[in-house]
Amino acid sequence: MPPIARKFLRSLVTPYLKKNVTASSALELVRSNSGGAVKFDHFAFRTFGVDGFGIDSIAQLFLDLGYECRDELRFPAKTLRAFWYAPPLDFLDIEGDGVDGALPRIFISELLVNQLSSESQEVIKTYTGRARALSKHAPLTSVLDCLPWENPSVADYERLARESEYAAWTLANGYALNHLTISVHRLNSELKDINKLNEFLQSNGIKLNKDGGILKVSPDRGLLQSSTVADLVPCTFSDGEIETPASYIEFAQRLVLPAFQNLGPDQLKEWHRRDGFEVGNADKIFESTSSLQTGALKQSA
Ligand code: OOG
Ligand code: NI
Repeated sequence: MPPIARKFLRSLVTPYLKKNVTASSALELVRSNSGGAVKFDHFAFRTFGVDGFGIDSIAQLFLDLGYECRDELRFPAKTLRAFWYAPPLDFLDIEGDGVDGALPRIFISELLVNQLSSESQEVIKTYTGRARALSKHAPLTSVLDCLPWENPSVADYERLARESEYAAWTLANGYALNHLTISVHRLNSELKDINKLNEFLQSNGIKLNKDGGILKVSPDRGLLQSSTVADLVPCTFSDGEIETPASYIEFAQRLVLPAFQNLGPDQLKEWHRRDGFEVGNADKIFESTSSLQTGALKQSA
């Protein structure tokens, strides 16, 4: 794996941890109680599916690094779709902490902009249209922690938030890392049980996303997820600064697939476990940045 892979991941994590106090304290809490390395399950991004700014704009670098495109997930009620990308198999079980260890899966969603109201489409297409050439440089904007388009106006942000909080988040945060996810089953302490981890985090004052219940469970019961609520962070608009939801941190426990239940703990590899994502879980995890969870002032209609 060329050095740019881990350097890139690290450069995503640095501004993310600096900006998001809850995510960084949750990571620190887990790290100091993990009994060793903390591995990352996946990293996630949000995009506008328009003008070359969609999923591919951030996926291409991962594909060029040897990641493989896997399943599509659809969220019609949220006007979203997503793809996830798997790292080369050899890099799924590497020892080491954080971005030095196993490579994370990548989850990238996009807003189906052409299905929104003409008012929201106009807002989004104004910003992306003026910045069209910059869509080729999505990963650069992520690591530089800046938007590829002009700072939006508060009015445009609020206009989008009325129809889609995802749209407003993406306008204000661009390609910033939306969340990283701690691989819970690979912790080396009692926190490898996600219910214990959730209790531990809450008893340390970390607020978790309660949408659909704290623990999200896939229908096959193999994928268990929870997440924090995004911090409200000062955000620079063209006409002032207001606090808006930034990023959050997620926790995922992947259970051993039925076919591999007979393997001993030393034989178990990551690929013996429930892989991929789950629409029903993801639908609730998206709410980690919603005004209902974060307490951000709901925009007046
Ligand atoms: C992504 C929400 C879905 C998962 O692991 O299913 C997700 C987002 O909030 O952009 O992270
Ligand atoms: Ni996630």
